[in-house]
Amino acid sequence: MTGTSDLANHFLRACEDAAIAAAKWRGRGERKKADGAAVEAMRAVFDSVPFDGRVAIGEGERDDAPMLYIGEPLGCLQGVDGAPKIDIAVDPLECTNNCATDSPNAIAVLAAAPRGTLLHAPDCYMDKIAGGPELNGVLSLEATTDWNIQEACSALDKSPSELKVVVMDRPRHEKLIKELRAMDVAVPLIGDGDVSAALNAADPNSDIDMLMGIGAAPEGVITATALRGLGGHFEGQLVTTTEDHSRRAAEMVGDDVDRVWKRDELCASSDAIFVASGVCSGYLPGVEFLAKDRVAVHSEILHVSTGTRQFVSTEKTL
Ligand code: VTB
Repeated sequence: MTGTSDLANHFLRACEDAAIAAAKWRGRGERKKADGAAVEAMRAVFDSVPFDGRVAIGEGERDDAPMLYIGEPLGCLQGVDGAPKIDIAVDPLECTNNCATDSPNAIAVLAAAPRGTLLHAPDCYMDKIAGGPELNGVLSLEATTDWNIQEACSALDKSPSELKVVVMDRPRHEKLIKELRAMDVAVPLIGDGDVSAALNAADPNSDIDMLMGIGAAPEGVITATALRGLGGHFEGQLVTTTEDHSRRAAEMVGDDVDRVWKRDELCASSDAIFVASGVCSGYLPGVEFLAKDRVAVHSEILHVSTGTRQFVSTEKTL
């Protein structure tokens, strides 16, 4: 039977094409146009993918999003007996702001897993805590900042002053940043891009130990998939700041609105993959426009079942 990983090359092309389309808009101050170009390019690839696919997390509700809307059927084997039934969580351009300003870490990204195994996260915020394999099972969103830092320090055999915790630079994080700095923890602030930041936190080769703070919920599911593959720690709890958020959250997760979701509840299958292609250089190198209409794009495929990471560079004609 075809597993999710067998379709990796198709998912790779979806991310590559989205990254190239978005990269044409780098630095032009047009985040919506960059996003639209990425969505269109990614959507086009899915028509020819041999699977019975469905969008679990996408660009929004069917009425608001013409492409990659939640529940949209994807692939050329819809309803075919024996076709792999796979759900997709996509963010064709994660970090739209950074693409608009040509700043680091804009990526085209997706997670894919067997039908029904990715949480249908509502389009609201999510409080997140992430770290590498040594911190898996050690951290807790239900505990205080102090407790988490102390636990992280003993697991990593570091003092708080040797710890680096990335936080998004937002007024909502004022208290968190104060608490961390009061403990003498280094807090690099990022403008956007908590998916890349969580990947850095889980990567033993980076000097980042953890990610904390509130970002978007749908991207939390994509991040959880990647961190499951890396053996890292990830937890998320929905945060609703508007009536609309609360309504959507209640519709999509019912009584679980206040639940702290563990990594393997957000991505409940090991037959999952995470794919990302760099738009602007950062966690992955960005798209390079070469001479004579050639283009190079750099990606990662992470197979959750084995923890295998493939770093793939593709050069092609536009
Ligand atoms: C973005 C984006 C992040 O969360 O900031 C967003 O850059 C939500 O936060 O990478 P704001 O509404 O405060 O901008 C992410 O998309 C992903 O979680």
